[in-house]
Amino acid sequence: MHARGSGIHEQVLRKQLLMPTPLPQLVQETLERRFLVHRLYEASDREAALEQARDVRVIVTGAPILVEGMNVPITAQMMDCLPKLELIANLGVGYDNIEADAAAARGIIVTHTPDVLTQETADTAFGLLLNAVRQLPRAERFLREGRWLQGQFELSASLRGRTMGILGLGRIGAAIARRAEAFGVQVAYHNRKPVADAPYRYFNNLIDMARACDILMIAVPGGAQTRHLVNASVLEALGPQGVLINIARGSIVDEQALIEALQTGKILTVGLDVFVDEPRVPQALIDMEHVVLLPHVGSASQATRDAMSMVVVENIFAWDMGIDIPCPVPETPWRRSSKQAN
Ligand code: 8YV
Repeated sequence: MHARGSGIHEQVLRKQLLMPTPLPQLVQETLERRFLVHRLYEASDREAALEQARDVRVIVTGAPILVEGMNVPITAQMMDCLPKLELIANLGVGYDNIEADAAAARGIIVTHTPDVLTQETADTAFGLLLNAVRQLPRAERFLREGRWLQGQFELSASLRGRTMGILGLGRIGAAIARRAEAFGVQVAYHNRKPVADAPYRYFNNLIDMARACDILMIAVPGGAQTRHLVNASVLEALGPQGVLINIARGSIVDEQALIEALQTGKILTVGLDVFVDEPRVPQALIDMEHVVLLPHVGSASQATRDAMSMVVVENIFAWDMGIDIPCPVPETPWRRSSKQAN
């Protein structure tokens, strides 16, 4: 494995850090100035590379990673290979790529990058919604293919008079709700518990909410607890004018049930930024002209990715300096490492 500056003195003097997947240049360059960086993705033999990285105290990773074959889950087993591990810093607000409960049990702090991507991701969600309802990508293809010369593009569905049910009124869900209000779209939501002071109708049951709405907006975290929450029954309840938008994680939707619901007209259309097996997208979805599909670009503007990169670095530097870590995840709410020995 390639550990830059990996001479014996470097190994003794510099704290070591493991990078299982490629991350933005800004993260790489900033961390390299301070740490000895082990790049797991450059290793041909991962087992041997992990053995060589036994002294790492930090893992820096991203969720989910956008290049095929580069999705490396941070498991309890990996943590057990790294006895000095104190911190797992994630690029991204979602951290379903990390076994956070296992980290908590081992006293390892997990951090993420909330807030800085909220507005960007909410913008993407709304872009997907408008594109799916008004069929704008198809209209654009129609123009580019010269078909306008033969006649008008067909009339689309409308956002007017619709009600949006938000699954997960967290930071991003609330930012989407505010956009919906500005667009004159009614908002309801489903969480495990009502959100204090939220001015929207609360449903404690997802199917009931789907029945009462014709847009279902998914903004809940991924992971075992939310896997396949949106199943055939929820889609059926959403109904034939129903529009599903997912900017969260592919795992939340039963993708096969979704394909079937689209093929049989049980719902109208979808806008998806995330998929079960990224970057592989089911051919059945690609073959459908009226669905809108994006390659997980929710937060992917230069400015937002730079801001996320800086939060990753701040989390790691705070740990290194022994000052309060800004963004630990709820499972590991500690601001300082109890293991730190420097
Ligand atoms: C990124 C994301 O695609 O923040 C998240 O949870 O899914 C996205 O912002 C991802 O984190 C890149 O690693």
